[in-house]
Amino acid sequence: MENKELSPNEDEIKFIRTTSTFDCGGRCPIKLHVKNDKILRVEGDDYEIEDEQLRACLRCRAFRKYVHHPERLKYPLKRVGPKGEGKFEQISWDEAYEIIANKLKHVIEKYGNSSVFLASGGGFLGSFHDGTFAMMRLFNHLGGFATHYGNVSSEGAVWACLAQYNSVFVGHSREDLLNSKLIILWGWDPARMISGTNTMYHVIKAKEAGAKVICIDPKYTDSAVVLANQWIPIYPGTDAAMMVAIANVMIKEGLHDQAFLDKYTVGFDKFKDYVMGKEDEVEKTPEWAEKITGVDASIIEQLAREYATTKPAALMDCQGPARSAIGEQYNRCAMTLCAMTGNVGRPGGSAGGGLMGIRPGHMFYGMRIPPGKNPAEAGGPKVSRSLNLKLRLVKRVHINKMFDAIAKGKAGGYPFDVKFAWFVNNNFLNQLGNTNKSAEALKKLDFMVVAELFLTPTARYADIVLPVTSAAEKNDLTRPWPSGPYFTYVNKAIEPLGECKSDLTIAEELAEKLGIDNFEKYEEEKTLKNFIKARPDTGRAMPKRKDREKYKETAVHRLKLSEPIVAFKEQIEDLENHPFDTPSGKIEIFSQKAADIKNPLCPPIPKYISTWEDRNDPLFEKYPLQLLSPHPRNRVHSELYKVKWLAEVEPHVAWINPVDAEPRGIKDGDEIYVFNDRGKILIKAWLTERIIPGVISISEGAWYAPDDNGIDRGGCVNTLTKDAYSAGGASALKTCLVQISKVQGGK
Ligand SMILES: Nc1nc2c(c(=O)[nH]1)N[C@H]1C(S)=C(S)[C@@H](COP(=O)(O)OP(=O)(O)OC[C@H]3O[C@@H](n4cnc5c(=O)[nH]c(N)nc54)[C@H](O)[C@@H]3O)O[C@H]1N2
Ligand SMILES: Nc1nc2c(c(=O)[nH]1)N[C@H]1C(S)=C(S)[C@@H](COP(=O)(O)OP(=O)(O)OC[C@H]3O[C@@H](n4cnc5c(=O)[nH]c(N)nc54)[C@H](O)[C@@H]3O)O[C@H]1N2
Ligand SMILES: [Mo]
Repeated sequence: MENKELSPNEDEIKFIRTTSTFDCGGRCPIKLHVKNDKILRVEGDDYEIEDEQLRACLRCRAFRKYVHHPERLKYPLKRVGPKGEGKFEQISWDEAYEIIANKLKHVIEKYGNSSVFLASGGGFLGSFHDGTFAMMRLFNHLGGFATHYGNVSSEGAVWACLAQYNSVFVGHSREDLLNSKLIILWGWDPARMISGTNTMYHVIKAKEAGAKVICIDPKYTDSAVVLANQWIPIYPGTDAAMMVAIANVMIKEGLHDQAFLDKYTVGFDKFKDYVMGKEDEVEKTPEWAEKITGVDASIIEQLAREYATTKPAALMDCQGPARSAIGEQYNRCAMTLCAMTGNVGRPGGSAGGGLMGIRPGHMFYGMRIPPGKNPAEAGGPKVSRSLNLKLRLVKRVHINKMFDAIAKGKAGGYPFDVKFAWFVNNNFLNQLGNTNKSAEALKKLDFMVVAELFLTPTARYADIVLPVTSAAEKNDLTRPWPSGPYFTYVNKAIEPLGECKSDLTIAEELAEKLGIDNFEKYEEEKTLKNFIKARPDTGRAMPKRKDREKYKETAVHRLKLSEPIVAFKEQIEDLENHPFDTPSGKIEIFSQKAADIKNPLCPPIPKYISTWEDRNDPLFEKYPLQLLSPHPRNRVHSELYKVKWLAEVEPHVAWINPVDAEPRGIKDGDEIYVFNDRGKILIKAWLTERIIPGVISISEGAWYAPDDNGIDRGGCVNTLTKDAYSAGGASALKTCLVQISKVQGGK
């Protein structure tokens, strides 16, 4: 029916099933209606088993508006104006390759391979050979490259999970939520950030089946609106204090599962000493926590009792609150509460840790053509599971310090001087902390290539911009975000726009230009075979040869589970034969590996620690508001920013409680400045009681647009955030103090 409306000649419409590849928490099958190389319509999953459908949300529904956006880059560009101004001229691919190849050869010859920097981010996430991986392979052929360390999303949670479990697979498959009687969304908003396509669906089903849902968040989130029986607002960065106080109540009232702790954990006694005040003379009572968190002691007590006595219960911490100074402790405390209540490894329970990933099929489970070893990092320490961040930084720079490293190089204590940088799959000028400072760094950078679909704020600083294809313009094997369990496939729906090429093609063609004659050409079957060999457990779950055609045609291969996946179930059921992968073989509430670092900011037991730019910082006098920067509902970070349909969904505004707005004379809809010593942005105020007083919230991802006075009129939140990281590696993007004022002459 609808097809007829769109086209008088139905025969001309092709239907192509594919999946999204956005870094948005989901990975959704979509069906594209295509005619004359144009996507006319996007449909969601129509899988015959309705309960297992993986339904796309607003972002995928707007896919065609993104693919066919009039501002898509279509030709290689060379900068002709000052960096950042955005003046470029069209050049041929041949000229672009020529310029890049000459520059690369020159830089490597003169300064060595570590002067070539690769910055890679979340664009086209899911592939295991394209994008970043293709570029890594290319640079390895040339002798190696410098790069960044640390997952900007979740390094805090990763550190915490490694300390506690020495594993990052801490999630349950989502249907297990239906076994929970109590679900605590602690700094987690799946209605907005998805966390796996089918996640919110299952939380709603669990609620309908009778589970109680509690949300703990400075904001009354979208998930809270839909689900919450109770909303507990809390000051940002103080969750660890509340969790420790919950432990205090459980211990005092004998509500914790001592048998579980005895059998499966080490170090609970040390944690108990800290909680009860034996270690530092301060008992971590609910009253103690009330002063730090702003949460009433009675509410903390009540939650402690409810969580300890409702079985099974799923405490779901996430990554957002951990993306902060000392963020690791939030996840460690959560995992410890999961153990204290005996919920680890149990259906309907949770292991905590914030990563929510399951095997198989998870994107953390490296599915890629091995890019090979990076010769420029040879001789570095073995760091894969070390909790000692210093080791990891021997050859690399922390992701949230990359622009500082570009600006200062070895003189600033970094391991390299950058002379040539290649940005792939990211808009990091916009997405990492302290954008004004980063922009200054890019102005000084010798040479920069950006491969992009749009002329992003980062791309405006490039010397050469290369136009890349969208997911609609190529074929690829892909993998889901943490929920699974399924594998996805991207089917080419239209020819590349203009002269766009994939990053892989760019790498292959540039290799040729550089005279690399043994650059392995990508072959899908070979990749699949290699992967199955290298990862037999996940490999076995991949589509068999006989199912391959169906997998590609439907763009998804769903795994049938006989029962929900529950992290650490094996360990809990049979510890002797399946010890935890930690040095002690148990859950490490006390981690000797963490103790060995001897860094008080990475304590061996979970603790609440006050930090810079929290409410105790003297800076709080000058900048008395804590700034949250959640992920936008209507975008994927800064991607999709240009899509009007999506912009209409949610205007870019600062959430402000009337208690903070009124004394400053700010009314709903007023233009305001939000500022601190790092920068100043212009944005509209949205007065709402959906946020706790003392805290404001601005979604990340709006495009940086500084005016001549240095005021960012785009309202990019990272103009305000700090380029800093926590001792365990978390990017401290959520730890930020600001002040606000009404724009004079405004409404
Ligand atoms: N203040 C604050 N800042 C944050 C966060 C926060 O919570 N608060 N969160 C952080 C997190 S978790 C993340 S993951 C980062 C994300 O940071 P980025 O990875 O920089 O995020 P995106 O804005 O998605 O940028 C991806 C870019 O890749 C491009 N792209 C898409 N597909 C392709 C492709 O196939 N090839 C190439 N070459 N490019 C492609 C897109 O056009 C887009 O510009 O942001 C971080 N920034
Ligand atoms: N729509 C959409 N979805 C996305 C993305 C996107 O850009 N857009 N990005 C994806 C990516 S790359 C990632 S890494 C994930 C990130 O997913 P998350 O890290 O979970 O997302 P955030 O929005 O950073 O934060 C989640 C919640 O934490 C709350 N919060 C912040 N600080 C605190 C605190 O100190 N204490 C408590 N209790 N709560 C706090 C925020 O108010 C917010 O509701 O999302 C993914 N999903
Ligand atoms: Mo992320």
